[in-house]
Amino acid sequence: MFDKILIANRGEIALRVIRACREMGIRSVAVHSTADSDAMHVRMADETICIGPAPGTDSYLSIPAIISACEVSGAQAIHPGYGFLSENARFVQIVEDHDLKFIGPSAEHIRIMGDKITAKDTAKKLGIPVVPGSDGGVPTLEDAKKIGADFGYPVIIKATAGGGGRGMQVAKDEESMEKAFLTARSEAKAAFGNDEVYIEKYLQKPRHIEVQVFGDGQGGGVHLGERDCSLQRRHQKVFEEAPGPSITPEERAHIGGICAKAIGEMGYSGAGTVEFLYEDGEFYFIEMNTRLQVEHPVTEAIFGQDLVREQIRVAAGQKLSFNQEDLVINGHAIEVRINAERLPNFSPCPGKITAFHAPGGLGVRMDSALYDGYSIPPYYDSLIAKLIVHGRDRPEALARLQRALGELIVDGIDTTVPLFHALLQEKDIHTGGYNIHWLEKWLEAGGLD
Ligand code: MV4
Repeated sequence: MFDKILIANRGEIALRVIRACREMGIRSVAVHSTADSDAMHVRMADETICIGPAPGTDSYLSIPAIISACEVSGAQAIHPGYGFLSENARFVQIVEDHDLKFIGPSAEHIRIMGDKITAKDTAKKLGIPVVPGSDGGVPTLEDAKKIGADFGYPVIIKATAGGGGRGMQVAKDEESMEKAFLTARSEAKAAFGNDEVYIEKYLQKPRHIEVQVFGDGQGGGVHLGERDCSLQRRHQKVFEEAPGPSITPEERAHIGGICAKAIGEMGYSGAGTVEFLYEDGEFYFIEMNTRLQVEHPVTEAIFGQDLVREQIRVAAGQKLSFNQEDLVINGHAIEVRINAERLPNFSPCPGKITAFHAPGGLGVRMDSALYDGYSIPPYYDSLIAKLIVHGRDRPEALARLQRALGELIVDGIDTTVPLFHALLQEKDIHTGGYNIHWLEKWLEAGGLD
């Protein structure tokens, strides 16, 4: 096992990794920008190294600075958290070239899943059901129109180098294909420097269901059920839950089994998430994320497992501490993302916290790097806390969420907390009857008024 791990991240996820390290008897090294000298992850780590100026590109994204920090501190492994360098295959290659361990999958697996056409092709070959669409890239408008005619409209045009919703266009009929296709290509070129696009049948009212998987890197793979992350605004998740309220135990075992087998066959190592759209009882693969996700705590809650500990064990060449039969669901968990944003426009709202109190009690977990008197810097993303509640069933989890939100105090800035109070008044939230469009429609219809 490692005796020192460097955490190439900040905020609540850096604390999350420091906590796992401490429980495992591993020393932690925090890196930070000049804007983060007073940040909680710097206070909580065993050692700290300043790696550069405030902008992420000059600090948390600086590969030379992070590799140097490893050499200076003697850390043997790097945990990337999420975002920043967590899905950067070139970084993983450089880490390995320096005889350091990357706590995550291989550069090759990250590369495969980063190219959305290769990802889909790989998934299909491994027996994972995919959305019907073009086999590979669609080079010309003529090809695009042919695919539209073959599969039937509406279709969605996506960037091969994209993901997470960037660079997508829907064409509702042949007339709108030209504009949609050309827009998708030019946006893909501008955003990713690669104008290749592919086309899929457009699913009109799916849910976003993602399966948590873990590979041992030696041909073994397990799944830890699914999360429903359909409540999103502009491709930013705001409310996530596990298990999915619309998924039966049979469906879970079926799709989970397919994903676990695929992960084993790939020789995948560590945590991953297989993303699906789910409509009319069918799962359709869209992407795979090769990192630990923000919403992993809802899975931890219902399975009673520490996913960061497992990531570290696998990276150190140890076996997973569970097999599929050990993984039994207990109850229901919900996470809400509390952002430093001003409603109703969700505009970023950094500033000084003048009072802070985290909720507690049975079934309540708050992952946050906030403290009283902390100043949220304007340089990074606006997530300031994740409130995770766990109950014996979904109604209990919802009641606990309402209770915990009532205890939370964050003064000095605006946050998205009022959004969750409002959502908890909605019948569809209590029945679980929502899809990927529900939140934006509700906001448009004046849900926050
Ligand atoms: C789709 C889709 C409908 N049909 N693909 C958006 C993010 C990216 N990961 C995939 N996305 C979508 N792909 C087909 N074939 C609708 C979306 C989509 C979406 C997906 C998940 C959660 C929220 C969403 C909001 C708008 C569109």
